Amino acid sequence: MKTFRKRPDRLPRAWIVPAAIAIFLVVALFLSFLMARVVLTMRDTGNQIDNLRATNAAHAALVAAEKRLVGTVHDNAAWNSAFKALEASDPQPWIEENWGSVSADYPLYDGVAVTDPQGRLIAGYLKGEPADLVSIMGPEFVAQAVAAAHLGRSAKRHEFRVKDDIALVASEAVRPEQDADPARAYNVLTFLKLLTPATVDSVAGDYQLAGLRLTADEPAKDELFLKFTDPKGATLGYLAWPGRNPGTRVFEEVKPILTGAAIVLFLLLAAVLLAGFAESRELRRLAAAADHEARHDSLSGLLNRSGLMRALEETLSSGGQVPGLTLHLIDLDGFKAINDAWGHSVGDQLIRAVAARLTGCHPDLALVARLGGDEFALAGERGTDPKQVADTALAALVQPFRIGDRLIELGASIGYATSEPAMDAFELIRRADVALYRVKETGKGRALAYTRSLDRDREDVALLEDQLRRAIDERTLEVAFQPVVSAQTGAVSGVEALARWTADRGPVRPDIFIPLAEKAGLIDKLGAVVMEKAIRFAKARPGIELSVNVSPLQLCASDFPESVLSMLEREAFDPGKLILEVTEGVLIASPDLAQRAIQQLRARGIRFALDDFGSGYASIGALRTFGFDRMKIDRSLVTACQSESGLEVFKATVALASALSIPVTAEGIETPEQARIVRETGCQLLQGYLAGRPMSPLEFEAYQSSLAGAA
Ligand code: G
Ligand code: G
Ligand code: MN
Repeated sequence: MKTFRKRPDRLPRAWIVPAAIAIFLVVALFLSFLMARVVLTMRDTGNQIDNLRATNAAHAALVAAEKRLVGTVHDNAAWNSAFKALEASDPQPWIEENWGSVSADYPLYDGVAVTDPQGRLIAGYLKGEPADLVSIMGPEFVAQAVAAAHLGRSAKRHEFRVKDDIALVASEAVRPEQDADPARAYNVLTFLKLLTPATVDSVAGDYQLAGLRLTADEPAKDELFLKFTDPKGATLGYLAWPGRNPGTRVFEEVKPILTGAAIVLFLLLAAVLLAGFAESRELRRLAAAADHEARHDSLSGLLNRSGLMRALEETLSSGGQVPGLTLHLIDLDGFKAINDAWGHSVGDQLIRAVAARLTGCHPDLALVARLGGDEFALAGERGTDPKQVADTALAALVQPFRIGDRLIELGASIGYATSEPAMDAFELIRRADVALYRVKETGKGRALAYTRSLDRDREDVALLEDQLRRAIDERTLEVAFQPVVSAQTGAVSGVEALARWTADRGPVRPDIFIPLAEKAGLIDKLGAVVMEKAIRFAKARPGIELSVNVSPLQLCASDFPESVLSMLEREAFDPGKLILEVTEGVLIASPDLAQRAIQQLRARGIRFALDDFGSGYASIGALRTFGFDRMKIDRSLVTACQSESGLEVFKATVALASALSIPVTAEGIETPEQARIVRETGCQLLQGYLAGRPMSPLEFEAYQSSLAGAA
C-alpha cells in the first residue's frame, strides 16, 4: 500500500503585503489629518484674534462718541446763562441762537431738544431746523428726559431712531453752575448725534475698520457687527463690517503649496496602493500556481496523489452523511514492458494518451488522477453506476493506442470501492487498493469491487503468515521425500525433498504456503529448515542422492551459496550428493544473479536440475549457458503423451536434452504405460506416484524395507 501524505499548509503568505499597505495607508492618512487640523486651527485662531481686535475697536469708537456727546451735554447743561435763559418767560430765541442754529452744522451734535421736568417739549431742532423731537423719538425718550430732570443721576443717554437714522442721545438737567438743588426738578437739555454714513466713515478711518457700514438688515454670516437697540430692547440697526480674516488670507496664500503637497501625497499613496495590489496579486497568482503544481501531475495534467487526497477529503467531508462516492484505482497491465522496450518518450506519450482516454471515457466523472507510474484513479459523480464506470474505463484502455507509427496494446486492472458514511479518504483508497491488489494477484485485466471478504482474506493471509513463521521458527515444518528411481531398473537412486506444513486449520499445500513465504520474506529460513531436515534424512541413507527445491528468491539472495556451503560443512554432507532444483523463471528474470550463485555452487560439486521443464517458456539458450546437470520434464508433458502429438513433443524434448548431453528425469509417472514410454524414449530417471508418493521419513523406512523384501 502506498502512503498518502497529509497536504502541506498553504504556500506563500499573500496577506502580508496587503496588511503592510493598509498600515502604511492608515499612518499616512492619520498624519495628513493631523496636518490639516493644525493648518485649519492656525487659520481659525488667526481669524478669531483679529475679529476680537476689530470688535473691541468698534466698541471703543462708539464709547468714545458717546463720551464726547455726554461731555458736550454736561458742558452746556451746567451753565448759569442757560439756566437763567430757560427760567425766563420766553426762552425760545435763546435756545435757537445758542443751540438750535448750531445744530445745523456742528461736529459734536446734530440735534437738540429742551424739555420741561414733565418731558414736554420747550424747543427742538434737527440740523438747525425746528423739529418736534419728543414726537419723533416717542415715549421712551420722554422717560429718559424725565429721569434726567433730577440731579444726582448721571447724564441719561441711549440710542434712538430719528427718522431714518440712528442717533446717540444724551440728556442732562439744565442748572446753575454752583449750588444746584438736588431736591428740585429742572428743565432738561438733550443733544443727539446722528450716526450717518459720514460719521461711520470717519470712525472707520480712525479705528482701521475697513468696510464699516450702518445697516437696518441683519449682517451677513461672515460679517462682524455691533447691534443697536432702543431702551425697550427693539433692534434699531447694526454697525457691520467684514472681518479681515488674516488667518484665512494666510491660508489662501499657502493653499497652493498645501494643495501641491496633498496631490504629491495622494499620488504617492496611489502608487503604493497600485504597487501593493500588483504585488499581492502576483503573490496570490504564484501561490495559486504553486498550489496547482503541488496538486497536479506535470506529465498528464491530471491530479496527482496529494491532489486526489485533497479532492477526496473535500468531497467526502462536504458530502456529510451522503454515501456513494466511488473511487476507482487503475493499474495498467504491461506498461513497464512497453516502457522498457520502446523507451521513456513513448512511455510518456502513452501515459498522456491514457490520461486523455480516461478523462473522456465517461460523461459523469468527478475526478481523474494519476498517482504515479502507471497508476491512475477516477471517481464518478455521486449516483453513477460504479460498475459501468469501471467497464467503460476498461473498454477505453483495451483499444490499441497509436503512438507515432506504433500500435500499442495495453490492458488495465481496476479495483474500486464506495464510500460509506463518515469514511475518510485514506480508508476509501485503502479499500480500492485492496480490490486492485486482488485483481492483480488473480489475473489482471478485470475490474473488481471491494467487499469485506477481501479484507477478511487478507486477514486470513496475515494469520496464516503468522502461523507459518511459527512453524518455521519451531521447526514443526515437515519434509516429505519422494523417491527418484532408475527408468531402466526401478532402483531408488535418490529422493526429492518436499516441504509439508499443517497449519492450525489443517494441511496447507506448498503452492499456497511457498508463495506466502516468499511474499512474507520467510523463504530463506523455510529453505534452510527444509535443507537441514533433508540432509539429516539423506545422511542416514548412503547411496541416495538428495534433490532440494530452491525458490528463485532464495537463489538470488547474496548469501545463499555461503549458507548452503556452511550447512553442508556443518552436517558433513557430501556436496556431490546434493542436487538443487530451480525453475527456469529465475533464469529469465535475474539471469546474472542466478548464474553467479549456480557457478559458485557447481564449483564446489553441487549439481543443478532445471525443474518443471516444458511448463513455461523453455529456453534452449538458458539450458546451455547455465550448464544444468539434469533436466526434469514437467508432468504436463508426460500426461500429454496420451495423444500422438503430445508423444512427439515429449520425444523431441528428450532428444533436445540428449543433444545437449543433459540427463533427463520424467516427473509425474503414474502408470506403467507412462513408465514404458519414458524408458523407451531414453529418460534415465523417473519420479511419480507409480514409483512412490512423497512420504514421511517413517513411511519411507517402510517403503525401503518393502522394496528390499521384493528384491
Ligand atoms: O509435491 P508438492 O505438491 O509439494 O510440490 C508443489 C511445489 O512446491 C513444487 O513445485 C515444489 O517445487 C515446490 N516445493 C516443495 N517444497 C519446496 C521447498 O522446500 N522449497 C521450495 N522453494 N519449493 C518447494
Ligand atoms: O515441481 P516439482 O517437481 O518440485 O513438483 C513436484 C510436485 O509434483 C509435488 O507437488 C508432488 O506432490 C507432485 N507429484 C509427484 N509425483 C506425482 C504424480 O505422479 N502425479 C501427480 N499428479 N503429482 C505428482
Ligand atoms: Mn521439484
